[in-house]
Amino acid sequence: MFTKLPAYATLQSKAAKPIDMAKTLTPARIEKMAVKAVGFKLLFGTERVDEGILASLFSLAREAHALEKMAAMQRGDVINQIEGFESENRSVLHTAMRDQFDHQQKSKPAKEAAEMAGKELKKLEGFLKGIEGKFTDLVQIGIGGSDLGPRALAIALQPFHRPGHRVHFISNVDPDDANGVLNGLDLKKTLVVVVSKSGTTLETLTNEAFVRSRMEKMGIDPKKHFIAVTGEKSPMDNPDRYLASFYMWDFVGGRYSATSMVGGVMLGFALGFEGFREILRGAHDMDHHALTAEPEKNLPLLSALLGIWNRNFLKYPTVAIIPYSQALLRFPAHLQQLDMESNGKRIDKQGRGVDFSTGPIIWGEPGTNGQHSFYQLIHQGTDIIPLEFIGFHHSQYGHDLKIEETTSQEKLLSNLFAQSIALAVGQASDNPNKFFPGNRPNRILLGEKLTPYSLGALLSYYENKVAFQGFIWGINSFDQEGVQLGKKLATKMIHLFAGKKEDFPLGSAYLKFLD
Ligand code: G6Q
Repeated sequence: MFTKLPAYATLQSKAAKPIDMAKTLTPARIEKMAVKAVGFKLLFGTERVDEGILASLFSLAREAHALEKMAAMQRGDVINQIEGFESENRSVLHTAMRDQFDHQQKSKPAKEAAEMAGKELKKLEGFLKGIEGKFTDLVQIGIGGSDLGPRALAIALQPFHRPGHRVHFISNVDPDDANGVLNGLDLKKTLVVVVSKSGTTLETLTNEAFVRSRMEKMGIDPKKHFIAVTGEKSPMDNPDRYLASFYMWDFVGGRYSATSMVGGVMLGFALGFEGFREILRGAHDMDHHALTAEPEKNLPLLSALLGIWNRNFLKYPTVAIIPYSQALLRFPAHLQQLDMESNGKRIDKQGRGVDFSTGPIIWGEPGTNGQHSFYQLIHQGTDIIPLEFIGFHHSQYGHDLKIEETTSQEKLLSNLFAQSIALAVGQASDNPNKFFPGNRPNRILLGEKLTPYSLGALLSYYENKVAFQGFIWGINSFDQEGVQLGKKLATKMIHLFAGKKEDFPLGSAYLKFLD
């Protein structure tokens, strides 16, 4: 178990006297504590670590066989199980979805998975050619993993969308969500991609029926507009009902599926096929880096270890992810699912209750907006919130204005760097109201520019960070009983509602639920 690893005890004793950053932060430290790979630089001089702590964290990774477990995942070993109990029991091969570039040396399962993904990609390329010029809008219907990642990526790449190829999303079963999106669309020129791996999700099937009925009422044949993305043999695997059907598989988890056809159809429509391939190429390069770089140089592993230091040794319960990039508006929401659904677990892979904290609470908003709201608590509140900043040297559109010697992009980055240092060193004052204690850990992931390639790499950086943390904690990051429960509960309650219309919205259905 994690707490029995030899490095755990060493780290625990080091955590009793953590370093004081006001005394240790120097330009030399910032330069030294930086690692570069796949177009990104991770700056972590503002974390509460020193050389000794870092060495122990790398020992922890080695003792927990973090890199060997990453290799087992990427080669398709069956890793998704709780030993000795009924559980999922399969490979975890989302990395194969983007492994279109060099899979000669891969294992048989990884190669087969990459080939299956390659076939769907070819099909998508042909499909996109065939519909060129016929549709102006695409609506993706899906929820959770079939919505959050794809939506975050689409929003992040808005400047790269092809003119005349708008994308929209419906996820909530709230009828206002569907109506809000549909109103104002020319449905005759709209494609609808229904995405559900299981083909059974209530919200998605309800919204599909909702949009189909809207089209039928307008005399439009939904079969000429609807596309399915689903698991082979799921209840939605019924090509007769759809203009086209694309597949995903059991070995790609929902929250890891943005680079499968779950995101592919919509992103291919918006960006063009090559744009989607660029996302895959970026993700693949970061997967390869996570698999092959030694711990000291491995960006996702290093970030995972710094997170473990903050969570398990300094005992901080949450992490704020703050992109200084408006394009990454919905990226924290995707990471919230990715991290909290993967690592929000209280048993290990052997089914034993853990005696340590696992995944932190993840939240976030873009900077600089956050500075004008919750940064008060971050600077002076009673809880310490570690931060993960994301920033880029260049803006996406490239149009900028110099006012008083700096561009807006430079002002954005100045804010990021100033916050990072201020949080670390604090501010001395005799006035308690103006005193900032500092020692608020944070790190910066800095890229050149947010493009399809760098976004793919960023997505994979976080996927692999989360996986590494799960490997080190010895938990299963790839199942989601807590989410499955919600699906069962909703079905039960809906049946009670169906029989008790007169009591809407609460009344006896709510009370009977406990029977
Ligand atoms: C992801 C989750 C969950 C899932 C949705 C949608 O890892 O399990 O968010 O993606 O519940 O499921 P379907 O794609 O099966 O509709």
